[in-house]
Amino acid sequence: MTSLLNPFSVSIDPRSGDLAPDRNVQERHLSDMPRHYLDASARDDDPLVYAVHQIDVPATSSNLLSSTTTLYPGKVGLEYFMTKGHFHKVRDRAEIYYSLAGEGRLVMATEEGEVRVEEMRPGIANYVPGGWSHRSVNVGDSPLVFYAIYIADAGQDYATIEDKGFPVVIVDSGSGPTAVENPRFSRS
Ligand code: M6P
Ligand code: ZN
Repeated sequence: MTSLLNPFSVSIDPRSGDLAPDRNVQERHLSDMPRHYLDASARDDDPLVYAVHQIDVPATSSNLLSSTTTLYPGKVGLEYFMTKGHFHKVRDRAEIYYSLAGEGRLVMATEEGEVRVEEMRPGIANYVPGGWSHRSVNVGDSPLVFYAIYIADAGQDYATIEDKGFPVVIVDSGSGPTAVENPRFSRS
């Protein structure tokens, strides 16, 4: 028989996304995302784009894995700072985002290229159904902080997004954040 986990509690700073006690923190710099932006050469520095603070649990279908993501404000060319984005390795696994600070867009797409863009801001929970890839984009001028929860065996498939991209990209059109067709998107 598998042994039970012990109950635990974590404190979340909604402004920074920091956890106490802090856990597994993964930082993503622009150099970690060479294929994600339309024009990665638009900057010659290597800013920290986002950090993920993960509350680790065993990766089984009976556990819920959760994390905060702190996505910093900034742009690469006309594109706002964003996460890599992924499908789940176990494709039917869903996910919930709850925003704690800042303003963003959640871009979701199916493998067939259907796309949805939802707002992210404090007080909004976004539901990502199974089968939809997801990427968050910071369209504001302060950190976008959100809490994400998903079934712990979901895993991340990054390769499909690295190869094909999302059908749309979120750019600063001069009059605010706008979803435009991604010229590099390739349909399967
Ligand atoms: C959310 C969740 C995490 C994910 C993170 C950053 O917190 O979806 O699973 O790691 O965002 O996104 P990505 O993994 O695409 O870089
Ligand atoms: Zn996910």
